[in-house]
Amino acid sequence: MKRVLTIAILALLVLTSCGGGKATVPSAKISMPVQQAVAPSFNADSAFSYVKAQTDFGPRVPNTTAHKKCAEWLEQKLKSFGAETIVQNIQVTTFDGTLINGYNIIGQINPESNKRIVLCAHWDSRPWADNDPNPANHKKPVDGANDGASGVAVILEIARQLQIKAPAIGIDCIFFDAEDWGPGDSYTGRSLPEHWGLGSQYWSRRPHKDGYIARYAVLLDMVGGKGARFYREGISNHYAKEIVTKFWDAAGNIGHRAYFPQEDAGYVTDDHYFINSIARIPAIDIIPYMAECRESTFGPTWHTVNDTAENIDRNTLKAVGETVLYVIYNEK
Ligand code: AHN
Ligand code: ZN
Repeated sequence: MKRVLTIAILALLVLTSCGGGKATVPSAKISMPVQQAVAPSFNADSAFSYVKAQTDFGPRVPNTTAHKKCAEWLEQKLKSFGAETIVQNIQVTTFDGTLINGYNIIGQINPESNKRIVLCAHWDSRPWADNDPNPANHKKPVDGANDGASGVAVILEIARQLQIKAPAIGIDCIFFDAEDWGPGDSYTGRSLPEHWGLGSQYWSRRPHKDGYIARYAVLLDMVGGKGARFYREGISNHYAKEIVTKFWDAAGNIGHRAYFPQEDAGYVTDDHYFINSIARIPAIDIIPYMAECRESTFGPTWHTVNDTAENIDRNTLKAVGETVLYVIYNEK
């Protein structure tokens, strides 16, 4: 998209006269139109509206009406941005023996390109707010504005921008289901990584296309919290250090170093673990680490009834969205 910008130029004309020995420095404000190529910019209000649209369905807990309705909306949204969609209808069993009817929702941008990267997030809501300070809330479902909807919203806004200005590569937007039905603190059995990320485990074993190959995958998890800080996560560093470096350097280049410190944090079991270990695609996780937060290192609303749209910070969505968009447009 091109835009004509009228910018005020402060012109400094240094005039020196021969032999006079005296320089005069007049200044003038000249208003003139300049043709400037403007890269599509990530719109944080638009991204926020996609968070709100998801939470307005109610908690997207698998096997509920809100979940089914939101799945349809997500596919429709990807289609509206020109992506070719595939929905994997999956049946998976959770650690507590519940059979989930789930949906991995995939939107392919430039499906014909063999140079591809994956942008992914989980879209389901956790059935229990079991980290809530009030135990009376532990059996209530979470809205998942940050934990779920934020990553999806950033990817949707990126997809919208990619329709305005096409990237040089292909992008696969993947919304994984059934990430968050993992055991809480009250679970007395042995907790395993495989209890989480059921949708990403399914996709990693059976990608949407036979012989699917991508350069790398970027997982966005809880990218809308106030005061969020994204450190270089351990599993990402282990499997895909150069991709971590690519994104953290990009963040610094565009002024988001405060959100993306060049420092390592701990290991998080998340969808990217399965993409790395099963699909063998290098995958990183952009996920907060808030050492100083009392309630959780993922932020104060994690797995609480306060994980609502009103606690989403557009500036965090923007820092992450701009960083990812910048990397995408620099891929050849
Ligand atoms: C664990 O707490 C084991 N993994 C965090 C993955 C997660 C939960 N992401 C969002 N909700
Ligand atoms: Zn969660």
